[in-house]
Amino acid sequence: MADMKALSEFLQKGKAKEVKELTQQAVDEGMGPEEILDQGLLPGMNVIGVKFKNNEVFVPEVLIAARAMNAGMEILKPLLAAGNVQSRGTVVIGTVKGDLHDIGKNLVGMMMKGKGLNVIDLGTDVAPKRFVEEAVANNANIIACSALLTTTMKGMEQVVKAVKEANLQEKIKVMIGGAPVTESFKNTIGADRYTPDAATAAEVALELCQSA
Ligand code: B1M
Repeated sequence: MADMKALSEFLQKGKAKEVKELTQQAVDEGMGPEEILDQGLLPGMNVIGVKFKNNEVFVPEVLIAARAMNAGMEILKPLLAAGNVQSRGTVVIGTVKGDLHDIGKNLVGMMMKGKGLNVIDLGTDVAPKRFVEEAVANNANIIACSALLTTTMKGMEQVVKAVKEANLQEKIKVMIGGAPVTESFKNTIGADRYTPDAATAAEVALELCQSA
């Protein structure tokens, strides 16, 4: 019987090959994809999230763990799509217009995936209008904006405005973050949530989706 504790530990150590094999073994033995996700992959990514927040692991370890998570997800994805598994929520994420920094944004996206959320990554240099269009097209609960430059973080205000102009502020929450962004900036522009790091962003995103 595939050991879910071992699966979680392989993921934390970034052992993609072992994660893939053990996930496949669990599927072959008849375990449901949601069970494998809830008992093996998500707990593993959760541990990494907490350790990252506490500076016990750093960016490379998170990226390697996320790669292992993706290796397991490759096997589960078609099964999850085929079954009637409810998505925990959808997030449209991107780096704002004029900004090409994507390492932090990618980490946030990975952590959100690690919480079982459906993450649509628009990449970098994303215009406010595109954030809203993609959120509507994908029936998203959240628009998540990242910025690393003091000059581009102002673009987040345009995203908040675009959501309000489309009268979607009740349906779509705007989360912001990135090195120059602060809670006080969030209050100034009227965004819904600011979070300082990827693990907290993922926790808050799940919380917002569950309370929607
Ligand atoms: Co740039 N760069 N860069 N750069 N770069 C900074 C940001 C800078 C602080 C360096 C410096 O001067 N000390 C500075 C900004 C100064 C400022 O605005 N005050 C700067 C500059 C000036 C520039 C250029 C203008 C340089 C130039 O061309 N003259 C240029 C701009 C290009 C553009 O975007 N248009 C530029 C270019 C680049 C590279 C392309 C070379 C490269 C980016 C590569 C890439 O991303 N693919 C780069 C890099 C690597 C950096 C530094 C060195 C590292 C950034 C990084 O990835 N950090 C950075 C200096 C530094 O931070 N030490 C710097 C690691 C990452 C994990 O952290 O992104 O903060 P971070 O994400 C964190 C949190 O902020 C949070 O979670 C993550 C981890 O938990 N977070 C969120 C991020 N997004 C979030 C969203 C959320 C919640 C949390 O909710 C939605």
